[in-house]
Amino acid sequence: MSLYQATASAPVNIACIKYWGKRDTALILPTNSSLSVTLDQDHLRSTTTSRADASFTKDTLWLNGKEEVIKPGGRTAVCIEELRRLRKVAEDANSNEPKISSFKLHIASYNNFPTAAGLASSAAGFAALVSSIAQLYSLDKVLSASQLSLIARQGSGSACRSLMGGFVAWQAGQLADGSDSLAVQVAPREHWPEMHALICVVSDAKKGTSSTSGMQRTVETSPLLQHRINHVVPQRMKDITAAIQARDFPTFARLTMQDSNQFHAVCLDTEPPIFYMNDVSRALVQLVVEYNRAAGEVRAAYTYDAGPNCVIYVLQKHVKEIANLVVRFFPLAETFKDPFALFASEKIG
Ligand code: 2P0
Repeated sequence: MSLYQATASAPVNIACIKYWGKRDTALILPTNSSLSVTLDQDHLRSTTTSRADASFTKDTLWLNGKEEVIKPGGRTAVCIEELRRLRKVAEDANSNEPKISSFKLHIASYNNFPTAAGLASSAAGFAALVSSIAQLYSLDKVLSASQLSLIARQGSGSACRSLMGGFVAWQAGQLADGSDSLAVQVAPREHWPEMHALICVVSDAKKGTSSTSGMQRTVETSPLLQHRINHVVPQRMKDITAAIQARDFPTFARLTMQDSNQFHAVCLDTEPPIFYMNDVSRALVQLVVEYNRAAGEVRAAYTYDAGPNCVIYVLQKHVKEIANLVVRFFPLAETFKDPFALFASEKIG
């Protein structure tokens, strides 16, 4: 008897140009394009194993060992159904393909980082889930990572960017059916091997406002978001792409910090306002600003997502310098029990 099973893993990505707002909440189509860096080390990954078997009575998902409800019509169900439909098409076209699309799936997913730490766990999670089912169904042989990103996007918007390594853009697209809203690789990891991301975990508490609900409140109430979508992000996407291609760190860093600032500004411009950064986050901003000022050049870039944790992009030659500064000014970090919680230097190149 054959065993139909596949395992895939996907890393977290950290956006430099932020995704915040949907123009279509069902298909998960964004109001603007975004660009991120996929972290590339053994930690900060989701690993998922999927198995199809005739004896299974329902699709079942376990997250870190705990069974999760797969809501009919929900995000996980949509991803599974789309992959199953594509498998069925392949089976109908080729009679040699085992007929496994009718079997139910058992899916086990595991994050090797604290799920509650606000480190884009849904992005890695849905990217790993889609990759593993795509492998199980042999769809990875016929579909590109960009084509699979169309499916991962419907699990969680930012997940579409975790299907590729290196520097990845999620093109917002224009079509109503979402068929042009996909991820493309701007440059592979080998293009800029000196680039590092330093993760400073300020708090591992679960965030108060979820990204999904927070961003829609911003769409509904923030005039600044309209300015951002129409007049800021399109040029920024072009400029940061050029900076990555030229390996121009100061420009990359400036754009990354500006976009983090504007993302948190549109959160503040939301009614009622959303606060993700806290006093420690703001002190880390000042530390990076002061470090760059004292150096007389831009050597580090901070960026914050929907939580207080700080990611610092820095070239390899300056990792030690900035890491030592963080530990010196935030000695409390040393008391964290989990060594990962102190900070992790993520080599992304
Ligand atoms: C990003 N974030 O570009 C931005 C920056 C948070 C701040 O993508 O509703 O969890 O699942 O599509 O992908 C968070 O949004 O939201 C996010 P859904 P998601 O990384």
